[in-house]
Amino acid sequence: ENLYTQIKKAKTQNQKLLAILIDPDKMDWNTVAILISKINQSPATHIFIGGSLVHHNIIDELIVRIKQDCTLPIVVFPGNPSQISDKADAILFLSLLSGRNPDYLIGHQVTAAPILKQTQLEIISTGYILIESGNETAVERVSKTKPLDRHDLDLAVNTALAGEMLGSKLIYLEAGSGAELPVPMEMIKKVAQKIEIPLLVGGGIIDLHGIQRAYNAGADLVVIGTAFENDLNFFNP
Ligand code: 1GP
Repeated sequence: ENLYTQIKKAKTQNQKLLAILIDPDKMDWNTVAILISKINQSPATHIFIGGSLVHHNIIDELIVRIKQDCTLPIVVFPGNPSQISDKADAILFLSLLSGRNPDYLIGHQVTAAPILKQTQLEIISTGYILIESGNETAVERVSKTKPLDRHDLDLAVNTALAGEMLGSKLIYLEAGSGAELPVPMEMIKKVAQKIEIPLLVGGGIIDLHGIQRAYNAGADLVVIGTAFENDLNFFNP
């Protein structure tokens, strides 16, 4: 059974999923053993690995290291095609639907396709939607695209619907790593009501209450990066 089938099954059974995002650039290699043991003690169901600027060889090494002591599925969440690692289980094949930069809509995907064809990675097509979140985040800076207006619920819904109709298997509502404000609950709710496919939500969620609120609004999987990076006891205070 592949990862996507498991994610869809969890959605059907209303089991909420949680991914811890590790950005290899921000990680401290001296404490990697502690990091892994904290992940094992946490309620995480998935590990996402990636970042805006990371290099491929660090990712390979990190995945191999994590797999020594952790059985959670590892999903590459790439900032660009150089982050593809066949050591992972799957990759979110992202298209940045909120933006109008062709490189992030289809260009990098064309570069990545022949590389991915040579791996065993499970490829999960993901409609990636960046939402305005107070501050300018790395996604906005690196992709040179504008996020969607956080008050324009219709635009978010229509963008997600278009992604679903284009064949995305997941929709990811992203406030951006370290966002000042998370994706608005009302937006999560509206989007979740309109799409059939699983909904991922991340960016700027800083406490357990925030995770719960996103689930209650309709997120199927929540992504936590910065809050866990800053405090490895985030899940067991
Ligand atoms: C970023 O959605 C993820 O792509 C996680 O964001 O680092 O703010 O938790 P945070």
